[in-house]
Amino acid sequence: MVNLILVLGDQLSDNLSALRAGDRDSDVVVMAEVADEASYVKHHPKKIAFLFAAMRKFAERLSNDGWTVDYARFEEGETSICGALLAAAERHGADRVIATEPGEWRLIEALTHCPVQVEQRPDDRFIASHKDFESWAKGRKALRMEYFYRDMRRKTGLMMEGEDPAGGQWNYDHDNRKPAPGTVDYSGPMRFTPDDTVQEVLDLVRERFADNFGDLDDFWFATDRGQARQHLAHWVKNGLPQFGDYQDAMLDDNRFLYHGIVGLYINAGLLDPMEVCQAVEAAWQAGDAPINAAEGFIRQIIGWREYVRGIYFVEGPDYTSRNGLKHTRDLPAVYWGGPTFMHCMKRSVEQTREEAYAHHIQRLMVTGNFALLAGVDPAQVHEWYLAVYADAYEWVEAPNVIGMSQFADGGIIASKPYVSSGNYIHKMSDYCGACSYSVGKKTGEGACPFNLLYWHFMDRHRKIFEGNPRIGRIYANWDRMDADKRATIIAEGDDILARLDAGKPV
Ligand code: FAD
Ligand code: DLZ
Ligand code: SF4
Repeated sequence: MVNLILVLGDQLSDNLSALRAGDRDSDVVVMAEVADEASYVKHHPKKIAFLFAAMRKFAERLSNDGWTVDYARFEEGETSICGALLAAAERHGADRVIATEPGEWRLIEALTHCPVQVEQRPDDRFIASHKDFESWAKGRKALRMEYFYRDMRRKTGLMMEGEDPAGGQWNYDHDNRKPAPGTVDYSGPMRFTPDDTVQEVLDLVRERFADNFGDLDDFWFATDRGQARQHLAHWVKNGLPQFGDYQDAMLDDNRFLYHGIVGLYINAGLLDPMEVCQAVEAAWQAGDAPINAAEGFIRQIIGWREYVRGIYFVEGPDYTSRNGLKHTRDLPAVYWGGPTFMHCMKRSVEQTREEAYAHHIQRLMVTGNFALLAGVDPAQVHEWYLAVYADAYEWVEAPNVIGMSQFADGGIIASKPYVSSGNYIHKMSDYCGACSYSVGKKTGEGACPFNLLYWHFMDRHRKIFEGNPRIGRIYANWDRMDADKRATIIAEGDDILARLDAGKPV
């Protein structure tokens, strides 16, 4: 009997559990570019092009490796993954599908209810299984990443010396907060000239997704495992050594600094998280990268990446609709490229539009911070992040947005809200020098909106945050302020929010 082996767009890994369970002599691999997946949010055109090109190349590789592959191209008009499976089952006389569990509740449900029998196997490309995370989480009052991360270090043996962490410390984060450097001596991610497959997909995406936010020009992503590995080696050699130091920095004229730009490749399956960490560990062992860079990077992968996935799956399908702070404002037009006087927002959105990429601090402390301070409906913020970044899939995006960035899950992920006045952005970047606002001004003409909205946010959520051990003390500063000054801040903050509501630039 023929089985169908489903491979989704973010499952492009040779060691996928569904492929391991299949028989390449008798089973048929099904891959499909479908309207539902391409439109559940208005994905950035570069994200669609990246995935379609990588899917086509992966299918060709499987074929060359002896698999029979039934591949539906977007032009064939298949609507859903389930529809593609039913059509393929009919074509090949199959009545059973072996799949690897998708990274999104929506698609897990769709496969569960598909009229053909679909066996969903665990996605074991992750270090922690659902069971591992559940047993770690069980009975804990607070699910803090740091403790989970230590278990992952022990489990993988990465940067361990026996039972102890290499260098005697688990975490070197205090060394990883240097402000923006004057010059960056790394040329950024490896860029790949589109080959025929990529070019064909670019033409398709340009025609069919013309209305989606995002530029398609200058497409340079790796689209197969070989290219992704070349990029990894390039970054480990040239970017990793200073990754740690400048991890939180932002520069007006440098979009990538020393960042890995590997998230999109790992999440789609082109790189394996352990192989990436092992490459980093080896560079540190060889004395080519300092401990703060290697540990900092490995923590992001086996700590944060695994931890947010665990949270997504233990919290369940309603996680994306949480709204702990009851925020209801519509996402301001600036997020879609509308005019703004805030230079940091302008540049972060501009680079998102052009590259389908922004690094962590731009996502957290510029666009995320502004949405939280302005009280934007977290579901709309979530949709934006899921659409605009090439590395965005719900299992990883939602905990970062709903939990870490918007504090909408009531503090499961973040022990305090990630909000700041303009001062943080000023310290970590060179944006403020080119801004129409003055970061040093707290009120009055030209005062930085982050300064005003920071106190506006803290004041309107006082009941929730006053007792918070990590941020509650800030109210003493607020209370010490002159009453007139406080009233001015609130009134000017109200003006900014009213401008946003009226669709006027801020
Ligand atoms: P680097 O800075 O080089 O970091 C290395 C790797 O560590 C990343 O590639 C990623 O695999 C992992 N990593 C780092 N931080 C996190 C994190 N918080 N959660 C999960 N993995 C992490 N990451 C995504 O992969 N997809 C998303 O949709 C996504 N949305 C985010 C939304 C917000 C609001 C925030 C604050 C963060 C989000 N992140 C997301 C995490 C992080 O910003 C990106 O992983 C990172 O910017 C990707 O770029 P990079 O590969 O250059 O990463
Ligand atoms: C993101 C995406 C897009 C844009 N298109 C497809 C597609 O046409 N076919 C497919 O199999 N997968 C696609 N994906 C990835 C899926 O949306 C992803 O597998 C789920 O969101 C689960 O993570
Ligand atoms: Fe951003 Fe304020 Fe600095 Fe302007 S002054 S770049 S709005 S932080």
